[in-house]
Amino acid sequence: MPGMWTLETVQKVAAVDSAVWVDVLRLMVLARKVDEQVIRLCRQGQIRGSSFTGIGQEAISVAVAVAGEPDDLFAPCIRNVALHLGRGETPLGIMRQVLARPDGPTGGRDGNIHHGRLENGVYAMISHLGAMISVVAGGVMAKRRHGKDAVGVAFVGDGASSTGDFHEAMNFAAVFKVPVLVIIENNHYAYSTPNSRQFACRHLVDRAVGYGIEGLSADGNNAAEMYVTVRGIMDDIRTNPRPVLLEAETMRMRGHGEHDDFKYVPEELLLLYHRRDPIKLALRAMKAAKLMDDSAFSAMEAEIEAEISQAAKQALSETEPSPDTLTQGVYADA
Ligand SMILES: Cc1ncc(C[n+]2csc(CCOP(=O)(O)OP(=O)(O)O)c2C)c(N)n1
Ligand SMILES: [Mg+2]
Repeated sequence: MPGMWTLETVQKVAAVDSAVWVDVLRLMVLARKVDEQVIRLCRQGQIRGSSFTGIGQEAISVAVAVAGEPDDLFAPCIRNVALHLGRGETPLGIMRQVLARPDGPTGGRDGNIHHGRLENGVYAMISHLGAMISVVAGGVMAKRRHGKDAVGVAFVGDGASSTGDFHEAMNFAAVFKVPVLVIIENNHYAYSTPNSRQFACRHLVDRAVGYGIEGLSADGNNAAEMYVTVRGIMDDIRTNPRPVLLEAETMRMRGHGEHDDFKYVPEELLLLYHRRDPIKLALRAMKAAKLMDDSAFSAMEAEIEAEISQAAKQALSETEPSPDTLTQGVYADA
């Protein structure tokens, strides 16, 4: 049945420390609730411009965040707040970012997704879709030259996979055997463009053969399958360096941004993925495996909600950056 964990996945899950699954679930809930808080702030008119969330796609980022090692490098894209949070960003950092506060990751220069923390191995994305794959590939090459066994993970959407930058970076990484995992989060839409108007191959992962690399597919709403797949690939390319393409099938459960009513998405598709919500699926399976119960889950939710509402309150109480700082961070000081 779609969305259910298969016996094979369950067996793999049983072989992983149960604390990992609690981390995975906690991080998905944290990311979901951070996104929901961002939406509330946007609706309240506290955020300039639009807001972009990853609701429904959390399992993909969480699998990577939990599987990564300290030296690894990550290139998040639009829907990866869970990756940021899983690699060390705090809910307060995200609130400061979306509210453009001076102590946020971009010092108030940006109010949405173009942020990262190099100290956590997370690059700040730039808007140009597909452009971050070559950045993370270059970063991994540099780290390896300095003796680290780093691997990289770049996230792109189905739409981003149509860009020239995507193809150039995939080809480069393949030729130079750069250990990067490129994950296409196929959420069926690139803004309002459906998959049927985006590509003519059957599956995006079919392109791997053209680059001479391996390609795998996974259910992007199944956190266990995602974790087991991502962990396996990352461990393997760490010792046997090469790029791998992974297509994670999922669904964007909101509009492109909060300004978009996504009326172009058929309701049945949203209903189907509502039933396949990654948090619901993971919770159900973890309860069946006696790794979680209702009271422990409610306590987890309450603790997360308290942290997020405190973070929002704190960020709202801070002032916006002073105009005097406008030119700081643009050029290196002479
Ligand atoms: C090269 C490039 N072309 C167009 C855009 C404008 N743009 C920003 S997001 C987006 C849609 C992205 O769709 P997809 O890659 O599927 O990611 P999703 O939003 O579905 O996560 C577009 C067209 C851009 N940022 N960069
Ligand atoms: Mg998309």
